Amino acid sequence: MEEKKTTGHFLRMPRREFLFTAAGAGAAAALPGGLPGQSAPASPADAMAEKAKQENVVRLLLPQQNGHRNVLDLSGFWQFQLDPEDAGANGGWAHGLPAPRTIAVPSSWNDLFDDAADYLGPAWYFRDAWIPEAWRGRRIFLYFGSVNYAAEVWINGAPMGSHLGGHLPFAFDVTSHLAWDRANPLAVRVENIQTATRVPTGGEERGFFAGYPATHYDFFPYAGIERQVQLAALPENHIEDLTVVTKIEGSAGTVNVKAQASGEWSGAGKVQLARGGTAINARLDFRGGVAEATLRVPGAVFWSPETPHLYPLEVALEAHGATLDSYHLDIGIRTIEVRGPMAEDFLLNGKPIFLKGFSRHEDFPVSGRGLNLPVTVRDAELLKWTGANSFRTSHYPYSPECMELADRYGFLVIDEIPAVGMSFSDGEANIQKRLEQCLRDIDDLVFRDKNHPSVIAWSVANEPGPGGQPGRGGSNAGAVAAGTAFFTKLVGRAREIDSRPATFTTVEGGPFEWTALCDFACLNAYFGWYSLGGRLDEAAKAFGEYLDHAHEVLHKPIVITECGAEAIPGDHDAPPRMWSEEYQVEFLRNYLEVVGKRPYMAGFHVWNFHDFKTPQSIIRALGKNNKGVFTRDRQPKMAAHFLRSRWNPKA
Ligand code: GCB
Repeated sequence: MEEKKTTGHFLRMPRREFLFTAAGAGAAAALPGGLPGQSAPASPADAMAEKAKQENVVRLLLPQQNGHRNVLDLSGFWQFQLDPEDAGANGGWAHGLPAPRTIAVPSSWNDLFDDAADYLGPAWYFRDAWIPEAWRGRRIFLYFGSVNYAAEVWINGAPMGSHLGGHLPFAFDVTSHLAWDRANPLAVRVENIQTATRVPTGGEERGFFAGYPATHYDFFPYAGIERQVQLAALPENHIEDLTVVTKIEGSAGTVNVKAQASGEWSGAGKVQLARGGTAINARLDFRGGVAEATLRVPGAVFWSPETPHLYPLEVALEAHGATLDSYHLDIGIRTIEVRGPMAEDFLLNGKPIFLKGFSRHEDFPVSGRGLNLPVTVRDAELLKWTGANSFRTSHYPYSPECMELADRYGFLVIDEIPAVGMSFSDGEANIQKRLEQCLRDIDDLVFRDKNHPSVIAWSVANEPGPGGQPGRGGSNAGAVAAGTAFFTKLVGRAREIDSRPATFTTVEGGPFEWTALCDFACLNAYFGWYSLGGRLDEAAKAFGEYLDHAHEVLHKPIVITECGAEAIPGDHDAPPRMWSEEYQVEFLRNYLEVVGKRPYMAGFHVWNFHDFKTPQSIIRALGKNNKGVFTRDRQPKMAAHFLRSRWNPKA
């Protein structure tokens, strides 16, 4: 096998991109329907999805209950009705559903009802909400943790607004739309139609690997209200945003707090950090809604996987000696840095770190992608059990509760927006729409997660590819250039709004021009599975060469963010053959050895933590991706025990 480095691409191996993207998103435009660059004709579902928009959305700090703020959780049984004819909006469903059944909120709808198993079209949720009398005079927001994908919301039959994109929160200011003396009907129309202009992209597949439902990504497109719905009552003058940045000065930590208050409020405030039995305080002087203070914490315990120490921090607005509003954060004092340029160190608190762990999914039978708190805790426990210190929120932001546990357990998190399966050969208009959504997503993700010490980096995409068909009239070079412009903007945005390193994951054969835009390289590698299957020795050699080549070209810290082989639980084989538990172990053993010999490596994430549901297709046995080292119901395969013996040998 000879290596070609002509354009900075790694061309030696088949481009795995074709599995999910070129044969999907790009090919939807590139195959019989037309030449790359032309859009495929819109289906009625596409046309419906095209009409969905984002309106009236406000960003809200995660609702919290304290002496000044109130939360009413609307989780529970809601009424629910599928609307395949899209008759609800004109049919008055905002006032009540004609033939409702009962659904649990939060959850995905697909695993609950047989007739909704693969259904992604419009569906309606409905319930009544009473507003407590004591909330009069407050500003009241209706908060959604995640609705996948498009949501339109009505209260008392009046439209509140709409939101695009799953896995991230949004809210509406509903104060002036509420009734106090009766129940308030609350209706939500949701659909998760897969189109080329959404993020993640999906839609009609014409490639060999087409799955059902048609996605351009390899996980089930669960739909519905997947995290809590809450009413939050805030004081008229309230804290709208907080940004905490910590530094280390010798044995002391500094904690810089920037606070933003509503309505350009001017007045006094306070920030207080609890340390043992004592408190460290600073005054906040709000001018035009903004205030800033820095606290110094002598002899600080720095946050790390070994010592995930959290300091309680309280920020308050005050007037005439009384507290108007307050907000609580548990913060960690730590620094994150990629030494560079042209360096290979990823530093936590000034010392090189090595990420050990997994890329994962939020996925469990029946609840689907719906928030499942017991599973969230169990997953954190199992991560610890393996000895992992890190994970990536592939391929979308995880629940705030998962992030809270990451802070407490000491996991180093690469936090990712839902930009999986993107390609760049379906025309400028589509690319621009995806960019708009990605920019909104990264803004929302940073707003939500910036104060988590566990978050060490932002990932703005998973395995983007040029797409299209080189040599079939498609301009692959044009697609690479379009991707370069796209990621220059998107990575740039992440850097502009936060100081953490920004990155995205690169598929084997993906353009290193794009990877070069990242602060550190995240490479996904499947030598021994999608290529060189059954030939583990050759695969290990190819993997090593791939890493060395990437290192030579990029000169950045490299994290393997995916690698793995499928293992059907209970399938055993000696000598190890593909799909057996033994093969999965040997695959990982080889990869660990290859990585262990390369000092420039900064991390190793196995794909995947657990098996997860996928669209039905000929490349996914049992309706799942079986590359988990745990089964879908979280029982260990041999590979989980193997990793534990490496990462947690004293256990
Ligand atoms: C990948 C994708 C991931 C797939 C995985 C696989 O590179 O990022 O979503 O599930 O490969 O198993 O093919």
